[in-house]
Amino acid sequence: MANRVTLPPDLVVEKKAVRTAPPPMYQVVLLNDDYTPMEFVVEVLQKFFSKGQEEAMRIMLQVHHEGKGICGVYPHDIAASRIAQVAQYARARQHPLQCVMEPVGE
Ligand code: TYC
Repeated sequence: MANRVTLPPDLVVEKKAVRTAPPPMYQVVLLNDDYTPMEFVVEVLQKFFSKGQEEAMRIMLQVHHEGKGICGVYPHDIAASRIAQVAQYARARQHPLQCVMEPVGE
């Protein structure tokens, strides 16, 4: 057969262990402001960060009382795209809501 070779029975093939380092991670941090309605913040946490109603409410209240709170932890490009999506969604509805990214472990 044209696409077959016969290998010696004692042939040893060594596979080099390839380890890729995990990507650096970034937390998306939601910031408080005096104008964005609480219900809108809860909606954003559910829509863009896949939080359930209770978790979204908990994070929103934490941000409201403490000034900031973590929405999620992602590789750089995913964090950046969530931040851009939130900014666009909020600005289109005239809300000043902001989130930023911070490297994890600093
Ligand atoms: N502080 C806002 C208010 O009293 C609510 C709010 C919560 C705004 C969280 C932004 O990230 C935020 N309406």
